[in-house]
Amino acid sequence: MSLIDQENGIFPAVCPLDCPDTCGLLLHKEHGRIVKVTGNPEHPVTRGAICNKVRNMTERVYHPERVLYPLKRIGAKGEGKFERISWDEAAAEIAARYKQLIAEHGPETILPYSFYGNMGILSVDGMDRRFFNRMGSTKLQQGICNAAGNAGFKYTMGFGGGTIPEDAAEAELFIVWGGNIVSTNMHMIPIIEQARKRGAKLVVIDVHRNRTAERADWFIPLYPGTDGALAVGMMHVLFDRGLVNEAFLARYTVGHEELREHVREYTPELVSTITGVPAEDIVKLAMMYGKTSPAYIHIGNGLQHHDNGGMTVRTITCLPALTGQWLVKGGGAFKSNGPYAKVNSEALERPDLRPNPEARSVSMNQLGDVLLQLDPPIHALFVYCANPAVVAPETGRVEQGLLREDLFTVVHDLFITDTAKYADIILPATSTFENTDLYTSYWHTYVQLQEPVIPAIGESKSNVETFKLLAKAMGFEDEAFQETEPEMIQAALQVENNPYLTGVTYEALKDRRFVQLNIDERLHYLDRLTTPSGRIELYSATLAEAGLPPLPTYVPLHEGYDGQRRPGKESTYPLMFISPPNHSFLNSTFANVPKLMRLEKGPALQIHPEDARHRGINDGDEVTVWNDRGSFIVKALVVDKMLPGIVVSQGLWWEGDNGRQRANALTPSRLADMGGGATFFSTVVDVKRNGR
Ligand SMILES: Nc1nc2c(c(=O)[nH]1)N[C@H]1C(S)=C(S)[C@@H](COP(=O)(O)OP(=O)(O)OC[C@H]3O[C@@H](n4cnc5c(=O)[nH]c(N)nc54)[C@H](O)[C@@H]3O)O[C@H]1N2
Ligand SMILES: Nc1nc2c(c(=O)[nH]1)N[C@H]1C(S)=C(S)[C@@H](COP(=O)(O)OP(=O)(O)OC[C@H]3O[C@@H](n4cnc5c(=O)[nH]c(N)nc54)[C@H](O)[C@@H]3O)O[C@H]1N2
Ligand code: SF4
Ligand SMILES: [Mo]
Repeated sequence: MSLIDQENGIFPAVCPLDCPDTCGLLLHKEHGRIVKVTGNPEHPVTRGAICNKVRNMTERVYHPERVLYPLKRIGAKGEGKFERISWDEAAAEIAARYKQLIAEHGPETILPYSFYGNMGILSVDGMDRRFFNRMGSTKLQQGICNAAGNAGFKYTMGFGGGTIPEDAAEAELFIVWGGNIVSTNMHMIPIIEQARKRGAKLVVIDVHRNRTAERADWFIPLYPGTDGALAVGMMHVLFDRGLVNEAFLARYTVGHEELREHVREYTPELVSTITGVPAEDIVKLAMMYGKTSPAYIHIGNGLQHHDNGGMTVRTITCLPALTGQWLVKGGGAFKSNGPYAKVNSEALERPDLRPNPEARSVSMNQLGDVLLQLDPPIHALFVYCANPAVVAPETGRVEQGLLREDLFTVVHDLFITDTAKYADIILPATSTFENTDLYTSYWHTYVQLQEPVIPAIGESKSNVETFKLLAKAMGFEDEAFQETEPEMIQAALQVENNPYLTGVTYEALKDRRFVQLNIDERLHYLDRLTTPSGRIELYSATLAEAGLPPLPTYVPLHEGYDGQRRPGKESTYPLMFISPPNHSFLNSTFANVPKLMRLEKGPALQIHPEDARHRGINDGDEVTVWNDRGSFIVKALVVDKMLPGIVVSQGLWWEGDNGRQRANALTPSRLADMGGGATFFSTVVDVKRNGR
C-alpha cells in the first residue's frame, strides 16, 4: 500500500526548503491528514531536530488561502481578482498564447523565471527545464543566491565543495563569516557547541550582531563589503609573523611569492581604516587563526551579496592555503557543498532538446530591466518556485514590468503571492509532501528521496506533472515528456564523472532513505583542484584575463562607505542598508503564515542610537526608509547592534496593507563582480520618522 493510502501513521519525508540542512522529517498522519511535523531522529546529521518554521509546516500545507484550482485573471493586473477555470482550459490557453507568440516573435520571447522554492531536483532542474529547452525559450541566469561567492571560491580552488560537517566537528576554531547560522544552518550549532565544550572558540565576523554573534566568544563588527580588506590584512600578519605553512604553499599553491609582496601594503593600520576593526584586533584575529588548528571558516551568503562579493569569497578562500589548513581534518572552509552531490544535469534537463542552443540569456537579478527594456522584448513570463515581486532587487521596476498589458504571465505556486497577483493565469502547485522527488544537500553529504504522503490537495499539480501537461498541450512528443519520476531519478544518479555519487541509487534510497555520498579521504577537495594550474590559485591568471585583480584584493563598493566614510561612486544617501533573512521565514516563504508573522512582529529597521538621535527617531516609531529606487515603511528599533551608519531590516515581507513593506524596493539590480551575482546589500538609503 502506498503511503498516501495509509490514513494513520508516521511517514518519512524531506524538508524541501532552500536551507543547507535538508532535514529528514517525519509526518504524523491522522485520518489521512498530516497533523504534526517532527524531525527524523534517524537522519545521521539532522538527528531529529528541526526548526520552528517547519514544525509549523502544516499551517502552510493546509493554509486556507492555498490555491486549489487554476485561476484566470478578471481584474486589472495586480488587483488580485481571478475566476476558476479548468486545467484543460488553462493548458489550452497557455499553449495557444505560446504558439502564437512563437510564430510572431520566436521562442525567445518567452522567459521562465524560477528559483529553489522547492529544492526537489525533478521540480526545478528537471521536467521544467526539458519543457523550456524543447521550446527554445530565453535562458535565465540564476544568480540571485550564491553565484558571486561560488564563482569566487572556484577561482581559488577549482572545485566548489569544501569542508563537510563531520570533519568540521573536529575544529578548534570556528570563524562564521557573514552568515547567521543560528537561523540559517541550525544543525551547525550543536556541532560547534560540542566542540566548545572541549575549548574550541567561535568567532563571528558580521556587520550585524545577529543571533549567531550573540553566542560567539568574539564578535567582530565591520563595515559592509570590507571583508576582503580584513582577509588581506590577516594575510599581511600571517606572512609578517612567519605563521604561513611554506611547505604547503610550495606544494599546493601558485602565486604565494606574488601574494607575499602584494599584501605588504595592507598593514593592520590601513585595514583598520577600511573595515572599522581596530588594528590590534586584526593582529589578534590573524594570530589566533595562524596558531589554532584545525581552524574552520564558514563563509556565509551575506558577505557575497555585494558589488565585490566574488572577490571577497575568493580572498577568504585563500586563507586556509596560507596556513595549510586545507590538509587538516576539520580545517579549511565551507561555502557550499552542493558540488559533491552534482547529479547528471544533462540527462535531467535535456539541453539536447533545444532547437536554439545559442538562445540569449538574461539575469534574474535584473528582471525589471528585462521586462521593461529588453529588445526584442519578452512577451510571456512563466514564474514557478520563486516570488520575484518580493525577493528580486528593485521590486518597483519588477512591478512596473509585471504591469505591462502586453505581457502574458503564468505563475505556478501554492499561493497568490505578490507575484501571482500580476498573473494572467495561476496554476495550483502541490506541496512537496504530495510529490516524488530527489533531494541533495548543499551542506551535508546525504541524499534523500521524497515519496507522496498525502494526495494532491484540490486540483494542484506538481511541477513535473504541470510541465508534462503543458508539453502535451504544446504538441511536444519527445519521450522525455513521458518519463516517470523514478526513471528521472535513476537518470539523475547515473553520472560518469562524479565519484561521490557511487553507490547512491534509487533502490538504495527506497530502501534506506538517507544514502551517504561516497566521501572518503582520497576523494577530498585537495585531490580535486580543478583550477587551470591544478593548484590552489593565490594568483589567478583566469581572473586577470577576465579583467579582475589576479591576486586577493580589496575592491571598494560602488554603493556604500568604508570605515572612514569614504563613499563609493554611487553613494548618494548616508546610511548603508542591509536586508538579510529573518529567523521565522524562508526568504518570502512563510511570510503569509500568521503564526510565524506574529513571531516576527512585522517588518522592522534596526538603527544605531547615534543615527536615530540625529533624525529624532525613537524606538518603536514608524519610519520611512528611502532612496531613488523606492521606499519602505517599517517600525524603528533603536539598537546598538551595528556600527553607526548601518541600518538592518531582517526578513522578506509581502507588500502589506500599505503596499510598502518590501525591503527590495530599495536594493540595486547591479550585478556583482563575479558569476552575475546579486548585490542586495550594497545599498544606501536615508530614514525619516513618519507623521511630520
Ligand atoms: N531562517 C531562515 N533560514 C534561511 C533562509 C531564510 O530566509 N530564513 N534563507 C536560506 C537561503 S536561500 C540562504 S542563501 C541562506 C543564507 O544564510 P546565510 O549564509 O546565513 O546568509 P544571510 O542570512 O544572507 O546573511 C548572513 C549575514 O550576512 C551579514 N552581512 C551582510 N553584509 C555583510 C558584509 O559585508 N560582511 C559581513 N561579514 N557580513 C555581512 C548580515 O548581517 C547577516 O547577518 O539561508 C537559508 N536559510
Ligand atoms: N533583500 C534581500 N533579498 C533577497 C535575499 C536577501 O537576503 N535580502 N536573499 C536572496 C536569496 S539568497 C534567495 S535564494 C532568493 C529566494 O527567492 P525565492 O526562491 O523566490 O524564494 P521564496 O520567496 O521563498 O519563493 C519561493 C516560492 O516558491 C513557491 N513554491 C514552493 N514549492 C513549490 C513547488 O513545488 N512548485 C511551485 N511551482 N512553487 C513552489 C513558494 O510557495 C514560494 O512562493 O531571495 C533573494 N532575495
Ligand atoms: S528549513 Fe532547514 S532547519 Fe528547518 S526543517 Fe528545513 S532543512 Fe531543517
Ligand atoms: Mo539563497
